[in-house]
Amino acid sequence: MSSSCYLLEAYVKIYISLELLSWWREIKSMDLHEKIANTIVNLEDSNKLGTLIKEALEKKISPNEIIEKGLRKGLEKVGQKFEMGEYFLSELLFAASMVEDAIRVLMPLLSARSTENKGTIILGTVRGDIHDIGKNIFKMLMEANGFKVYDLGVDVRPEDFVDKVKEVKPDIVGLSALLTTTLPEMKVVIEELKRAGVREKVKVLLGGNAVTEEFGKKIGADKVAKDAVQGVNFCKEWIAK
Ligand code: B12
Repeated sequence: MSSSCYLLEAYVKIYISLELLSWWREIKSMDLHEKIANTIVNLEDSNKLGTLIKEALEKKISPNEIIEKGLRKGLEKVGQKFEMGEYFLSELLFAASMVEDAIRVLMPLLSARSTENKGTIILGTVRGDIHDIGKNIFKMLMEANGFKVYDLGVDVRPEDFVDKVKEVKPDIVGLSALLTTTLPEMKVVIEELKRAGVREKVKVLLGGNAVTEEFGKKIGADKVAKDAVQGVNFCKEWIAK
């Protein structure tokens, strides 16, 4: 066999080994994500969750992947059980506290603050809604990416968003909502920004499980993010222009 044939054979073998390795890694991380999600769904203790998260980090799974494929999936399933009447508010609260504990473990990795100032965002969960786990994750990622974040918290009145926009003149306004009943509040905020004459001075970014792209377009938002990382990317694109 010619030397080029040997080379080709070696190349193919290396390629197949690498493919198998990455496939194996993926299966292993899927397994871990499922374990993390199940720990939340079964309302087990935070220590077990913490151990699984440390294991995932040791396996070089990124904090974002752990959040999206493990923690968020787990909470989604808890939400479904709540919807079916299998779980009650106390179980929702317990699952939320487990995830908050887990995020505290991930926090040092998520919130490594950048020193550069990329831009400014005003952020809050809209009036009537007190969900803030996702908003807080987005906030940490934005800070880590060099944005100055003014977090107005939860259950924020439209006029408070407007007042803060007038005060700090941000580049972006980020709104979070998880309840279908509080989605219309996002529209109210945009209307109020228009009324105050500041709508065109800011980009409006929506997030939260309840929000769809179609809804965002209908109410005149600039973008809807399906997750926190996508939200950060939209903000970076706007600032780069
Ligand atoms: C935990 C939880 C709670 C906790 C919240 C604790 C907290 N500090 O946030 C508690 C127990 C307090 C709670 C209360 C209620 N809840 Co609740 N809750 C949930 C649950 C299980 C998980 C939410 C969550 O944190 N997910 C994990 C995070 C990481 O995901 P996320 O929020 O979507 O965020 C991600 C992205 O969306 C994005 N993101 C989020 N915000 C933003 C903002 C911007 C700008 C950007 C760019 C990105 C971004 O970043 C995150 C990471 O990618 C959901 C189920 C679900 N499927 O969402 C129900 C759910 C949202 N709740 C529900 C309900 C009904 C309620 C209550 C009305 C129950 C009651 N009878 O009292 C109350 C409402 C209280 C209120 N007025 O707000 C329903 C809503 C149904 C609907 N169609 O409206 C859900 C869907 C459960 C269900 N399936 O029935 N809840």
